[in-house]
Amino acid sequence: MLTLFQLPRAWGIPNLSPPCAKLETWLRIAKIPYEVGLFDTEHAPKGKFPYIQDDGPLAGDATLLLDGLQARYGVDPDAQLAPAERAVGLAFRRMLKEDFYWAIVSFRWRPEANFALMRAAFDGFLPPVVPAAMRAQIIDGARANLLAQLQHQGMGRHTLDEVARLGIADLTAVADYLSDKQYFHGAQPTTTDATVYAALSNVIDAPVPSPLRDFALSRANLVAYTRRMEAQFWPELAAARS
Ligand SMILES: N[C@@H](CCC(=O)N[C@@H](CS)C(=O)NCC(=O)O)C(=O)O
Repeated sequence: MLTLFQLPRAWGIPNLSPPCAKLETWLRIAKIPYEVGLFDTEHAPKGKFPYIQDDGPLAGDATLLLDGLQARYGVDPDAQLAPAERAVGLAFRRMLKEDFYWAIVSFRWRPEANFALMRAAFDGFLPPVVPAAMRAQIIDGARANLLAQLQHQGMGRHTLDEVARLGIADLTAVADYLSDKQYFHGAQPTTTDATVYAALSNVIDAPVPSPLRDFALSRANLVAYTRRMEAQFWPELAAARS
């Protein structure tokens, strides 16, 4: 059976890593059975998570993996989409992955108060045998790594007010395009729903205060969509929430 290696569950959401949440939600949309393994940096083929083991060697990158999984399991959640719909879906997925993701990272790791929440979450991921000083070193190292990535990517060069403007523009586009549709493209869930839900659950249901969260909570359709996706694909999390 396919094994999905990722961060452990936290915060009552699929995963606090949007790429991990996306891949696992996609596996559920595609009805591909899987089991979950624990992420191990040393073995991650691209040094990042999620990664999987299926019929071959370990393989990484949530986005690149989807094509191979579709072919191997003979499933395509996007089969019914017209080329123009596929184009729109791809553009939204790239926006959430290459732009909005970094806005999420900014509000998690830059403000001290929010970093304290990240510290608590990551502390929960480390085995109890890891001594206190090493725990602090690992988590401070993770922060330094993410802050460096933010600088290289560019989002880290903006003030948090500017990051909020960019992230809220992305959320506005999602809210306006989603409108009152059940799923991103209408009546059927598609690959883009995995990406949109991964992003929204990581903003609306994550306990990290930010202007992104405030904005998302102010858009009733984004909140209703998040609850709908959770109820359908993550019933265990929906049950724990109620
Ligand atoms: N393009 C990759 C991105 C994966 C990614 O950025 N994962 C983050 C966690 S959210 C990670 O592994 N970060 C650790 C690092 O960059 O050192 C995918 O979609 O799988």
